[in-house]
Amino acid sequence: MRTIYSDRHRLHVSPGEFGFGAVVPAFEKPERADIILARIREVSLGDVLSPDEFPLECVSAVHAPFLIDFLQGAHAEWSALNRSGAAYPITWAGGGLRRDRTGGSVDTKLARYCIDAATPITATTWQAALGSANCALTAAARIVKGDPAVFALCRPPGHHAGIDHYGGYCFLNNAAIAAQYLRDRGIQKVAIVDVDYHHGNGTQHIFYKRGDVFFVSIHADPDFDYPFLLGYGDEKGAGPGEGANLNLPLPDGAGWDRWAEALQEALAAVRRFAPEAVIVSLGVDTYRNDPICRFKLDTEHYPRIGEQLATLGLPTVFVMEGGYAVAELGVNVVNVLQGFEAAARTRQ
Ligand code: OKP
Ligand code: ZN
Repeated sequence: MRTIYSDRHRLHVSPGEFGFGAVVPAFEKPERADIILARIREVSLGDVLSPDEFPLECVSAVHAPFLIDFLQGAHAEWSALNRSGAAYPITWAGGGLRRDRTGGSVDTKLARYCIDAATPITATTWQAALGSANCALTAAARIVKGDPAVFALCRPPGHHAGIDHYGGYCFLNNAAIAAQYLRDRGIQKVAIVDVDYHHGNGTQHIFYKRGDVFFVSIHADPDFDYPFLLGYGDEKGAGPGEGANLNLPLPDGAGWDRWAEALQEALAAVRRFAPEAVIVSLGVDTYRNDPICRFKLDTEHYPRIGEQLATLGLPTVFVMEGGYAVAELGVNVVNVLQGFEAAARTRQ
């Protein structure tokens, strides 16, 4: 399996995040991509290619132009106020505050566009985010050209970024951008399977009213974990998208048996939808030693996830999302990819 990777991810380094009453070192850091890449090379998974450049229309196909403009210019606006460091919001757009205000000062826009206190914008964040999206687009383009499966080693991640908002360490929704690219290249139906520990609220938001992209997510019940206010089981899609959204929230401490059962349910729903291609939002923060998550999967379970995904028998783009147990991250991620490849080979 080919990997698409760019060093540009290094241009995003979070100075820290607010969590549980303190500022803590960022969990989402460049070492994450380094260790995944090192493991890919160690096991000779396949070629590692640099991403191509794509027109910004590939991004504006899923994100509001005002969000894209904001992400590009936010840090310059921030610095123009003689502020040092990275741009964080100090208020959020809940409590009946106006979501129709998309302009104003940098603080007004941060309040409107950003959903948390963990996703700082630095002077070079935009370049890293665009590089990450280009990795997903390049992987999708290879699928169109006939590759059976490609791994987009995206960093920063993407699944918490919605049409007009960002957060959860995510700026641009790489998986959604890849899915839309496939649609625009004649692939009629695409399924996104999100196996990250956290609900992919951004991806759900982007496709919620659409019937051409099916979204299914297995994640921590938002009753107890991020993103808290989306990802419940009663969110089934709307309008033409009715029935094309499936959330499978799991309880605190869920282990492999429970998780694997949800995966079977997710894959059965994908088969009913009958897509022509699959995007996997690949997070391995379900791992038992993950520092910010509460599921209990083990390293030996990750090949089985890949194996199960391969039973769909469809062209598949793996898009990297979360996973913060850095020491074990490379092995866990590559285990999924190797499990997929081994199962895909025996199916032929
Ligand atoms: C991104 B991805 C810890 C709070 C965690 C943000 C979680 C984002 C997860 N201080 N807040 O889905 O892995
Ligand atoms: Zn996650």
